[in-house]
Amino acid sequence: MNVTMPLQASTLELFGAPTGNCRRAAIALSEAGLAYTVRRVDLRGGEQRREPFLALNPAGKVPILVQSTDQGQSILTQSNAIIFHAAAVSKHDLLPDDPPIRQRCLEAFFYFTNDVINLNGCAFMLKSRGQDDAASLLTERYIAAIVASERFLGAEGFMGGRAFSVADIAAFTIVTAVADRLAWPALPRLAAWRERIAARSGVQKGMQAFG
Ligand SMILES: N[C@@H](CCC(=O)N[C@@H](CS)C(=O)NCC(=O)O)C(=O)O
Repeated sequence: MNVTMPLQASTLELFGAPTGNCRRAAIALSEAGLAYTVRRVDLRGGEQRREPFLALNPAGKVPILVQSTDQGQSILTQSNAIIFHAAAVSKHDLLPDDPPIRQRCLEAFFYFTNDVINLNGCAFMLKSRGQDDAASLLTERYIAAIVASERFLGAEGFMGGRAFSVADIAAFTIVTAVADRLAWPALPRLAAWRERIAARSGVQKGMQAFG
C-alpha cells in the first residue's frame, strides 16, 4: 500500500539588519528560491541584547534564521551556516557536488570570508576603538586581497567558475561595501562581474531585504 505523507508546512524567518552578514544570508535564501519573512532588528537600540531576542541567539547577534515546522523550530545563528543551508535545500545549484567545481567554489568562498570579510570586520572594530594604524594595516590587506581576486574570474565570469554560487554571495556584499576604495579602471574583470551579479533579482532582493 502506498501511503502519501502530507508535505510538512514550514516557514522561514530571517532576523537581521542592513549589514553584510545579514545581506549575504538574505541573498542566499533569495537565490535559493526560498520564501522567507524578514524581521528587522534594531541594532542601534540594542534589541539584539534583550529578550525575547536572546532566547533565539544568546550571543545577541544577527542574522538568525528560524525554521518552524509542525515538529518544532530549528535556529541558525551564523551567516555562513545560513548560506550553506540555503545551498543544500536550493533547487538552483549554489554549491555544485561535482568535486572540481565544488573545490573552486569553496576556495573562492573561504578566500572572501577569511581573507577579506574577517579582516574588514576587525578593521572596523579597531577603528571604532581609535586604533587607526592597526585598522589601516588590515584595510590595506583586505583591499589587496579583493584586487587579487580578479584571478578567480576567467572568461566564465563567476567567482567559482561557470555559474553563480556561494562564492559570488561571499564576494558581492564586501566588494560593494568598499567599492569607492577600489581602482576600477585597473579591475575590468571584477567590474564586469560586479555588474553581472548586481543585475540578478535574487541578489537585489537580498540586498534590499533589510532596507
Ligand atoms: N559570525 C557571525 C557574526 C554575526 C555578527 O557579528 N553580527 C553583527 C551584525 S553583522 C551583530 O549582530 N552585531 C550586533 C552586536 O554585536 O551587538 C555571522 O557571520 O553571522
